[in-house]
Formats: sequence, structure tokens, C-alpha cells
Amino acid sequence: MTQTAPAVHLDPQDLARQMAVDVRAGLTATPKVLPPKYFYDGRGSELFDEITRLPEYYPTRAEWAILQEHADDVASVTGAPTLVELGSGTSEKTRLLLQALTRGGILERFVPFDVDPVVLREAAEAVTAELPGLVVAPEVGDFEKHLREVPRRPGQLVAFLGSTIGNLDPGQRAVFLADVRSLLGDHGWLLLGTDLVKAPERLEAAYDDAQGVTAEFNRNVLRVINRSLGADFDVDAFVHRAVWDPRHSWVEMRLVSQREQVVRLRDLDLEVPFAAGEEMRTEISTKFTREGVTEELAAAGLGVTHWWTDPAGDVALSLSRP
Ligand code: AVJ
Repeated sequence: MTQTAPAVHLDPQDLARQMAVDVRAGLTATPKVLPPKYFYDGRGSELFDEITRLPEYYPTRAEWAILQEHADDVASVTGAPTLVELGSGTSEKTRLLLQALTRGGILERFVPFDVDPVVLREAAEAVTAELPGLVVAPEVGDFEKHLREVPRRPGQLVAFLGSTIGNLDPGQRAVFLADVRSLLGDHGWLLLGTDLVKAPERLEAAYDDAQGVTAEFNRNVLRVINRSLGADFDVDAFVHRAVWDPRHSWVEMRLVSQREQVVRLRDLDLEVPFAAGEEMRTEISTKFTREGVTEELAAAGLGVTHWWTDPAGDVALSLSRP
């Protein structure tokens, strides 16, 4: 047996408490906001999976193409004995990395790190079946809170793919990257996926697809809150909107209240009024430039050694080290 029991930094109770705090803060703020991390219940993860196969949503395919092309380079440059993947989800793209690192004959350990213990267990089992010699040591946690608790193994490679870093605002990114820097020790590596700035029409289409899958994904967060916090959001009374904000260089997903209404959240003992047409932000998805990524990494004490893009130049993978 090469699979170890997950290290749990966050149990379902902590998560529920955290959600209560975040949702109260977001719904009583002006303008209203909800954090994107609550999209991913079972249904939300399924919808996100569907998004990754939409014609308009290029990031997943583009990153896949880069990994196809350069996973072996990552393996030979880093020679990492441990791969830690943050926000690993199903770890599908990571298979390419794991295979390359294993072919190099150096990889001993895979540490998938995610908030969702169910997804984590499935991913750990799939990887163990495919690479039986590998030690798979999952960690359940929130990458904004628990990176300090992840073991520091010398020379480890930390992967953060899918441009999930784009869902953090600049302040959150600075804190996150500083935590990653300390997780790397003196000889570790960061493999970071970032979506790049491109024509606004393509960006908005990627977040507002013709089939309405992203709209469903966005509205699903209201169902998550209804179930988890005893709320009574009328999901059909909110419409999805995606807006490119060039000033912040991010796509904002919003939910627009179709009428004046009051939402009750029983578990929070809270009533929240919405005006007709009021917009609530549910996600930012930052789009980067090479210079921007390089600067943010440098501010965290990391130097970029490799920068790879897909042939169209839509997304980038950077490799950096202290
Ligand atoms: C892949 C989680 C970063 O911002 O593109 C997809 C999620 N949101 N469509 C992204 C998402 C709307 C997403 N992440």
C-alpha cells in the first residue's frame, strides 16, 4: 500500500463555519460579493468539468497542450522527488506531469492538496492505480490558509494549474505566493498556470458560453448556500453576467437580481435585500501578462526560469524557484 491516509487541516465543520463567516461578510457588503471557492459542490464540480469541454473555454485545452509538450522539460529541469499539487481536483492534467517525473525515475511522492476530501480520495485512487510505486499522500485544506501545515520536503515541485491563482485578488495573491515561497524551501520549484490577456470578446465568451453552462455554474452557488445555510435564494430570479474589466485585468462573473427581493438565511439569522437590477460579484478571473507574472513572483522571492505558452499564446505555464 502506497497510499497514506489524508492529512486533514480542514474538516467539514470548519468549512461550514468558514462559509457562514464569508457569506455573511459578502452579503452585507456594498456591493455584494460571494467568494468563488463555494462553487464546487458535487454539482458545481460536474458543471466546471463541462465548462472545460466547451468550445468557448480555451484554458483547459491550452494548458493540456503545454503539458503535453513540456512535461518532460519540467521533469528534467526540476528533478523533483516530490510533487505537491494545490487545488488538485481530479488531477487529470497532473497525470502528464506524474508520468514525466516517473519516467525520469526520480519521483517518489505525490501530495494532492484540495478542499474537497471526496475528489481527493478519487484522485488519489486513480493515481495509485496508474503508478503503483508512488507514495500518494493527500492533504485536505484551503490553499489560502493551510500551506504552512504542508510538510517541507527538500526540492519539492509545487504545481498550481488551471489559472486558479486568477481567482485571487492582488492582495490575496501576494499572501498566497509568500506561503508558496516558504513551502519551497531553498531548492523547490513552482509550476504556475496563468491565463493571459486577450481580446475582450474571447474572454467574455469563455465566461458566458452559448449553451449556458457557465450561467448554471454561477447560479449553482446560490443552491449551495440554500442547502448549507438554510437560505431561500430563488435561483431563477438571478441572471448570469460576465464582464471584462480592463482596469483590473479580470473577468468578473456576476449574478443580477431580476426583481426587488429579500433573501432569508436561516442559519445566519440574516435577511438580505436586493434591488431590481442589483449585481453581486461571484468571481474574478484575472488575466495576466508575462511581465505581470514575473513581477508578482519576484515580489515573493521567486525567479522565473522557464515560460511556456500554447501555440496560440492563450495561456502560460511558468517555472520559477527561489
Ligand atoms: C479554472 C477555477 C480558475 O477562473 O477560469 C470557469 C473557473 N469560472 N468558468 C476560471 C471558472 C467560470 C476558473 N478556474
